[in-house]
Amino acid sequence: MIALLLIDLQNDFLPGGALAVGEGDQVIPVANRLLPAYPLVVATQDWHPAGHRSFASQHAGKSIGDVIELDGLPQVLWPDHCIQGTWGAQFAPGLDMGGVDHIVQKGTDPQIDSYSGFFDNARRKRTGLEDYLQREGVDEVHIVGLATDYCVKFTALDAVGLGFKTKVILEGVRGVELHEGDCEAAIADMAKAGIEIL
Ligand code: VGL
Ligand code: ZN
Repeated sequence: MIALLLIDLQNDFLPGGALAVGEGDQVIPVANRLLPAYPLVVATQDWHPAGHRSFASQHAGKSIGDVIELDGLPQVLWPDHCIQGTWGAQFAPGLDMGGVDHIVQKGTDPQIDSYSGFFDNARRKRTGLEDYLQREGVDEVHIVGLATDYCVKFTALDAVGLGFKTKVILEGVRGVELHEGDCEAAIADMAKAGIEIL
C-alpha cells in the first residue's frame, strides 16, 4: 500500500511565519489535490517546546543560520518556530485535514532537533511513524511538504533506508535554501540514495 506523507505543512513555514520557506504556500493546493488519491495520508508536525535548543535565541552571541555543535552533532540555529500550542505550529488553514489519517509530532525533546519524521537527528528515538506505516501495511511512501533541504530530505532518506519504496513529488516541495544550491544538492542526495524524484 502507498501512503502520502505531508511534511510540516504548518504556518511557521509559510509566508508570514517565523521560518518562512519561499513559495511554501504553493505546496498546499498540490497536497490537497493529491491526497484523495491515497488510501493513507500521514502529516508530520514540527512540535517544539519553548526554549528548544535548536533556536538561536537559546545561545548567547549566536545568530540564525549559525552552525554549532550540540551533543556532538552539527546543529543549524533557527528562529523560534513551531512552538507547541502556538499559531505557527498549527497546520496551514488551507490544508484539507479531513483527508489526513494520522499525525506524527517531532522535535518534542527540548535538547535535540528532529528533521526526519522517523527519528531524532541522533537517531536515538523513534517518532512512531515507522511502526504506524508497518501496522497499516505500507510499503511505499510518496512525499510532499517543507522543507526540501531539511525535513523532506531527511524523512525521505530514512524512509528509503528503512526499506520503503520512496518517491518525492517535486511540484509539492519547497526549500529553505539557507545557502544557494541547498535544494539542488538535497535532490541530488535523495536521488543518489535511490529515491525517485517525480
Ligand atoms: C524544518 C528546520 C527546522 C523543516 C524544521 O520542516 O524542514 N527545518 N525545523
Ligand atoms: Zn523545527
